[in-house]
Amino acid sequence: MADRVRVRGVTIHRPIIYGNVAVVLAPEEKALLPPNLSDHTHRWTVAVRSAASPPDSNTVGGADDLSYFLKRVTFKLHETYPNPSRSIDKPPFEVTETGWGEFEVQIRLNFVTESGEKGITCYHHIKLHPWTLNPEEALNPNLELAAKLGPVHSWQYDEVVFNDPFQNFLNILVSHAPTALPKTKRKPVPFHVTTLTQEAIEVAKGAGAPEFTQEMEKEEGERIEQAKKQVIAEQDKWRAMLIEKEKELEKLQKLIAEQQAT
Ligand code: SLL
Repeated sequence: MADRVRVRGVTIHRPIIYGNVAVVLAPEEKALLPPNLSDHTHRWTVAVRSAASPPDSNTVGGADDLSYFLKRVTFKLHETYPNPSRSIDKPPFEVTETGWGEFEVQIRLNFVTESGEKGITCYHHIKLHPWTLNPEEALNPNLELAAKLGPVHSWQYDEVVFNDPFQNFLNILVSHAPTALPKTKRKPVPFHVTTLTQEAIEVAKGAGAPEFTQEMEKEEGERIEQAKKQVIAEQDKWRAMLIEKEKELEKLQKLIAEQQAT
């Protein structure tokens, strides 16, 4: 089958994001919870989405339907949840729950059969509390203030890379080009600010949802380049030091040999 031929040397990737958004439950929502869940304080959604966000929306990511390469996403929740392993076979690849605590979710991505690829696993820590809260405050969060600050977002950008794809899978990928990230930010950064003045609260409220941009990608590239340069400079420094010390050692060894000879 010509379809099952691998196209050697080809690398193709698809940008994704994974993460969560969380909101404090309003008193009227809390009142609707069954008695056994009365300790729940937040509603959150954990999701795997395309990196680009739909225009004019408060959704983070999700402009593209990823089911052309994603067959199933399995979210493994904390064992305090009933049926913690949640498999989602069609978009949106997400789970919405209520709860009281932050924890790590294992996210397993399974690809369509045509890909012939094994799945991959990533991890995300469900974030409920505003970024401004220090760990101590987060243990005893001020929910009233958190509610004022608005939704908490925690998202990770990543790229799923396919090497030497099968010809038919490559055709599928090529016929579904991902929506390009916007060049620059269209909205203010939503991360909560460190000083909780009334003004800061207004900023947080008006910020809307975060989104990934080409500018962020470029900045990340620059940070990596800078880090590489720094590593090379450090290596050079230590290499020079090593050479110097080796010379010194040689000198001392010679000295000892001379002493022993006399
Ligand atoms: C913590 N290590 O102690 C974490 C555990 C558990 C989260 C968080 C409710 C589940 C239920 C829930 O929020 N579990 O319905 O019982 O903070």
